[in-house]
Amino acid sequence: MKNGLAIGIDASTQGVKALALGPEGVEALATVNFGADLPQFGAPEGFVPNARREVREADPRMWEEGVRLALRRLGERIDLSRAKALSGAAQQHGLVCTDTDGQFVFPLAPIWMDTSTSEECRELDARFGTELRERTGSAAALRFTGPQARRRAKIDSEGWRRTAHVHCVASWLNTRLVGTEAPVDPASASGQNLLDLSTLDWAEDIAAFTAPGLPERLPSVAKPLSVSGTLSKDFAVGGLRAGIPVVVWSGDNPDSLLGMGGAGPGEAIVSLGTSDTVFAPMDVPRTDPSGFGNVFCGADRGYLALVCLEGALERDRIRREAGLDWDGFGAALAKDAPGNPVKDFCEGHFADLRRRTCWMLPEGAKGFSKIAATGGGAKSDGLLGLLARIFEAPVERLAATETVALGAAMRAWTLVSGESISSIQRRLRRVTAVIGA
Ligand code: XUL
Repeated sequence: MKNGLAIGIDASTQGVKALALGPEGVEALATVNFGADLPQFGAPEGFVPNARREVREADPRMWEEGVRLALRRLGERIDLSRAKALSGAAQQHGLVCTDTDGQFVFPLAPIWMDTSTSEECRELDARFGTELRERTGSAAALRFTGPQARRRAKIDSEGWRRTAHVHCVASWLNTRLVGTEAPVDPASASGQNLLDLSTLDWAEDIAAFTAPGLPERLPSVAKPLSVSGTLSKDFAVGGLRAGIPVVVWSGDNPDSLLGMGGAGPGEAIVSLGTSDTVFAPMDVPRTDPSGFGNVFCGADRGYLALVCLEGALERDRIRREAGLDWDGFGAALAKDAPGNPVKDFCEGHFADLRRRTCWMLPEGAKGFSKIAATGGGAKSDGLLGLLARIFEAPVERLAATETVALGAAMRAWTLVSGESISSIQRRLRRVTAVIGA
């Protein structure tokens, strides 16, 4: 497809990005920030402020409007009539409930930052114990769709009775884009405490216990990279043609792994962003015995192990308090003076991250053979040097940005050109530095 484009959408917590991928690589990008661009939804950070810290909810119409606006803006930068396919990745988890007419049952949807489900998680743990983690990839998780559905069914049983469809954010946006009930991909389904990783279908008994009638309300589980429908007139904006195929949506973390160029067995990707996330691909799911980490299905194939720590925010605070920019921060990391708070904190944090990711390693391996780093923190040589030392592995700095939207566009591109994901990754992956052993 010489002149075709594949469109990838990243519908994340704080905004939406739309990216156009052509035969030679990324051709255009447009962004929307919910706070700045859609203030009418009152969610400057992606959720409606709530005095109860555990409640983090957003209006799903804000996500739709964000997608439409990002596509319109992309259409101002590039001729979108060239687009031959589209896909997207959303913030993982979340709960959107609609009735038989497709109307929202609850005006606001809990997102992955919502932690109001501790009671529901305790109940799921009490009923299924370690079986829940072994079958679904994760111990009962506060932010997952299953526990969120259990809570809604409990606190508003009348609303739950009217609920006909239960979606996570990804399958909801996919539904809106194709204008009919869309399936969910295995990656998004595995962020719900409801999917059986061995069959790649819903675990009926777990779903039935989670909320009355939940199995009948869930979407079907599609194969990764399959077509979920065609673009509805409602989203044919910015020059996009209605009727182009929409490849089934996925989740932001699985698509980010794709967009970063993937990783081989025994290798890991570390994203040093708002939070520090370690991802590692897995051929066969092996779950975290401590119950802390998650195993998701991959956006194209296989599985993905994930551990996320909040330490990066703390790291930034320590950096700012010490009055350092990233260069000064790197120099402080290199200094061997005793009682250096910057170094002490970062060492302890990375050691914690290494300890918490041991379960991801292939049988017999003592550590990761290589690490690829991205995110704001990856700009610091000092931080990557420390990461290499604590993990005892060389660290590659990747050039890729917007890896979530790129991952989604890559999946759509497989349909446009017939090219495989691994071939696209080989063409687009760029390493700008290798640090450490
Ligand atoms: C992963 C998770 C977050 C969201 C962010 O399990 O909850 O990383 O996907 O968008």
